[in-house]
Amino acid sequence: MMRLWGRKSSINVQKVLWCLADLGLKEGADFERIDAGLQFGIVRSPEFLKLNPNGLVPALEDQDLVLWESNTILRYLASQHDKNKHFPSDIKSQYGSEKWMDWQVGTLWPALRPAFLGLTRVPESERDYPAIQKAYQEANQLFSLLDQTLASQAYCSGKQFNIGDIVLALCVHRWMLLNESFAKQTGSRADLKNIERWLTQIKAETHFQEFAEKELNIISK
Ligand SMILES: N[C@@H](CCC(=O)N[C@@H](CS)C(=O)NCC(=O)O)C(=O)O
Repeated sequence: MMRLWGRKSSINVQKVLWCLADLGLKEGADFERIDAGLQFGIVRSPEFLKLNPNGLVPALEDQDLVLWESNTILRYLASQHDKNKHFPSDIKSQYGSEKWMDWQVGTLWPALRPAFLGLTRVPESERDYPAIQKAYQEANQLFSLLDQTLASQAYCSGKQFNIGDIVLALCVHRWMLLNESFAKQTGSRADLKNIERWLTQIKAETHFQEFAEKELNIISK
């Protein structure tokens, strides 16, 4: 049985849980999950650091293979555990999705992260509001690139839902939640109709609703 380490409130753990569910893999039967990170601790323990020396979640153990980096875990699950061919595996779809996954981790999240951390993890008295708004507005610009792609195709890599859509949708969801909870501090959210249509479709057709956060986990006071 696979073992997944990580708390459900982590966006990167949510990616993995959602992917496992879409692949038809069940907690208790196909994998076990151990709460780790933030209030659960564990991530700085010598045992966990042997699995992931970064001290971050998620980490996945599958027999003697240990993986960290959520997007890599998704790639692994799609290539090794997709018995029913849920995700497309032709080269065009595969690399179309890879491109967006690298963009999510290398471009999009670094832009949005200061707004997210600034509003949910930094105490109010210490917040850098101009930096928060700048980050949010930069994310608006970046999401407009995804919106342009979604104007001419249903999903990030073409006609079929793919693992790239998982990592993008959770970021889009967080971007929307941030604006709902902190409209004044983020400034306006770009009105991106193709992204909205795509997210509505994803909510209806996948396990998104079970794993995406219902509200922001705000741990700063
Ligand atoms: N690039 C890594 C980032 C992992 C990461 O930053 N994880 C956060 C949660 S989203 C974490 O472990 N934070 C420390 C904690 O929860 O204690 C990935 O995609 O897996």
